Amino acid sequence: VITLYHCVSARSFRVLWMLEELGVPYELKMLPFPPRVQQRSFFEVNPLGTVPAMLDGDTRMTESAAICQYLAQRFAPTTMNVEPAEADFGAYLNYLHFGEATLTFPQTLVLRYARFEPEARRSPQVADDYTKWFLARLRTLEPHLSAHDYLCADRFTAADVSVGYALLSARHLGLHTRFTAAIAAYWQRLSSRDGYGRAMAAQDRQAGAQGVSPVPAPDTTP
Ligand SMILES: N[C@@H](CCC(=O)N[C@@H](CS)C(=O)NCC(=O)O)C(=O)O
Repeated sequence: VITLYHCVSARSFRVLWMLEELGVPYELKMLPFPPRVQQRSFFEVNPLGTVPAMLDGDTRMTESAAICQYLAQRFAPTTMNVEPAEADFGAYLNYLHFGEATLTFPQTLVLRYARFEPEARRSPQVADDYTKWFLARLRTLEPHLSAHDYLCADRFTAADVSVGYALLSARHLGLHTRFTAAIAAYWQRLSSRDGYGRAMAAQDRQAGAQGVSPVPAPDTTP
């Protein structure tokens, strides 16, 4: 059975959401955030100290977008995977990685320099610059999402989970009020899915059962 190490609403939520959408059995191990400080034994599972960490037999993975890709392919055939023979295969991989490499990355800088660093090390300039950078990058999706419900292949895929998490994370940063119209509608579409609701409920339930704070990682204050 697949084991997922997870902090509430951290990037590992991508993997949890995938598992719920796919209906695959899994064991969820909740960690306090940041595990690097709060649960140092986690370094034995992931020397980076970051979540997600996913174990599947002898396979161990720590990159959320790669794990989404892995699960979609591992449990294929599923509508969440896009096959190489499909016209949107390249678009699928591009959006899947865009979600993390292009969208979540600038948010990390905002979180760090507006919230996580001690007062004296915070930097409004970094936070403002990377907020603008994130919003400008996000806006590039507006034309496509004005004409399509999903990012590629005209269906909900792992690429939507990857980009969808960046939108969830933007909400925690209070940036959702600056979503353009088609992106706001897309976020509504994604967050009203049963699979999304089940993933949210699972992390809440397991945080309670495992004695971990239910405060989402992005809202954690040092
Ligand atoms: N590129 C990695 C980034 C993983 C990552 O940085 N996760 C954050 C949570 S959102 C983390 O664990 N941060 C805690 C730390 O850096 O100590 C991925 O997409 O999975």
